[in-house]
Amino acid sequence: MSFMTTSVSQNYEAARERFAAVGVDTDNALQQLAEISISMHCWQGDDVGGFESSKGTSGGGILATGNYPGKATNLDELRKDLEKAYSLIPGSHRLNLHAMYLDNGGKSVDRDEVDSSHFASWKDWAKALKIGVDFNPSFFAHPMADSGFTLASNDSKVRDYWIEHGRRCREIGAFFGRELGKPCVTNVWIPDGFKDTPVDRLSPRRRLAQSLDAIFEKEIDPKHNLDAVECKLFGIGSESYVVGSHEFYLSYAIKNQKVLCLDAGHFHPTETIADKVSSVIDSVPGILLHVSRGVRWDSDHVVTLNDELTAIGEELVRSGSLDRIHIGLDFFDASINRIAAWTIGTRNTLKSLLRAMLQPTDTLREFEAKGDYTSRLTMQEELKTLPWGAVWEYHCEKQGVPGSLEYLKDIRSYEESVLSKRPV
Ligand code: RNT
Ligand code: ZN
Repeated sequence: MSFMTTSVSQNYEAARERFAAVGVDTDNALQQLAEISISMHCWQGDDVGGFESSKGTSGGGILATGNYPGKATNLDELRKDLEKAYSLIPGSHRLNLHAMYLDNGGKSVDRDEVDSSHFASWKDWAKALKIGVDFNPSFFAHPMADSGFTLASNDSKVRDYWIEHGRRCREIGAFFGRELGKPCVTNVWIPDGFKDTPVDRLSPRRRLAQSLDAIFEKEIDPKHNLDAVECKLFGIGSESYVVGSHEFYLSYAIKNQKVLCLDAGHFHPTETIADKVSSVIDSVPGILLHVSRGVRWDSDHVVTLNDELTAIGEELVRSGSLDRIHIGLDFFDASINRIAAWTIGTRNTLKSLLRAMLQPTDTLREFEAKGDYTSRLTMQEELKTLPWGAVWEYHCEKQGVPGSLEYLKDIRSYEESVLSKRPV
């Protein structure tokens, strides 16, 4: 933007002084924030439907609820919607793509047949936008997953089918990484588990480990593709036992040096992934986050700027390992405007990082090291009311995106001119 609203810059100047008084350089913080690239998930745009020609149900315990009008019904619409969301979020962000969003040119292509040719149009699109892409094999919403088992199935035909899908998806990930010049994180999540109490908890886990080994057998340059694995505590239909539990994947990731994916909605409600970052970062090559919000038994609400997200932002910044932490989003809400869902969730994730970047971390650490917990608590609490909002508004304006409530106007006019014209 060529001009800056006077009040935004004045408020920023005032905020800059307030932060300088506690030893924080706001300009530095904003430079750091501008470097952050968040992987925005394609599946918020169409309620995890995908564009395979034979439409399955969501399956695998994944269910978007709501019927807000205007969801993307084809690749072109999804890309337009993503572009709209990107235009309302400060910074340059990535795309997190699922295999079921392939471009099959109208011909049915099964999951064990996908290859990079089905993602060439996504690559061209990402190249034009100068953004990176992350990738996900789709192990759900498919007849071969109807038993509730995929890679851990006791049927070798089922396992082999999904192993082939997983192998192909790593190649597609490497294709994106090579073509776009930024490594692609390819994340494996499977729904496998039992609704009711199993007798044999061990065999499915051994089978899963073997299937993963088979998928990861081929060496792929980490400059192009990074493998990640994602655990879950329970799902709809896998309430009693999930094969890919946290302990399973934590051990697997450490043993095989894979990126560990931590989804904020995949743990017991009193656990937070914020505390897990420092627990695992020194044992794995990297962490992938699925920033999400659990509500009771659901793990996929749009992220709000709550205490948990605040703690996640703090731990990411304090880890000093932002180069090895890949920040992705994972939520799907079909009851509100989907572009608003992306925009709100991504902006909130950025805000949590900004707030952490605006903390005098060294000072807080000194208090702690000296055992001065009184000063530590005082500062932690008083920081909450420093005018970080003015810094955020300034950042948005500098990056040429609307601040505060302004972006809703853009979304409403897009809704009127584009979304409302789509079939209900
Ligand atoms: C499911 C996992 C997984 C999915 C996406 C669509 O519980 O969180 O990450 O949400 O792959
Ligand atoms: Zn997830």
